[in-house]
Amino acid sequence: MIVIALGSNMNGPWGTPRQAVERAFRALDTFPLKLVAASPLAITEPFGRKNQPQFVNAAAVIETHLSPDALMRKLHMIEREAGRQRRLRWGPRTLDLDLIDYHGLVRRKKTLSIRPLVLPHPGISERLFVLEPLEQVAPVWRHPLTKESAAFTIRKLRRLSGT
Ligand code: PH2
Ligand code: MG
Ligand code: MG
Repeated sequence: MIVIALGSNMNGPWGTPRQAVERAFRALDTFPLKLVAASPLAITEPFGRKNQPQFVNAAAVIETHLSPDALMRKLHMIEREAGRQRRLRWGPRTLDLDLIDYHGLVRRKKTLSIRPLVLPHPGISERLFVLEPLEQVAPVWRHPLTKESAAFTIRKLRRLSGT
């Protein structure tokens, strides 16, 4: 299964965050990508850098024959079309498309690459804004390394944070 996390918290050429995420779903259903399932949109509090607008987050399951690197390049092209500029790490963005899981592939950081594609995405297990849409779109999904389902990790995070 190939899983993409979507996020936006800034207006841009594709409109509001909600409109940008809806349009990103259509871009993820344009050859050579095929949209298999799309989660509902969720409004989430900013994680990491707190003083920025709330996010609209979602998750998608797609199919494609593209390799992980070619798929990442395609996702970056879609981000650029949606007006994405890379300024602050964790700062506001018009569209963020993160490759969460590519058929369970495990790829570690290569020391010399500048923006290495690490798989599965290293932040998944700490981020409710990824896990909650993921649980809705793919309840059978399991983390390739920990083998935990999204629902299980969500319960663990909620216990930790006391909510
Ligand atoms: N993305 C970030 C940093 N913080 N917070 C929320 N709620 N949703 C995001 O998509 C998000 C974030 C960096 O990509
Ligand atoms: Mg991200
Ligand atoms: Mg990203």
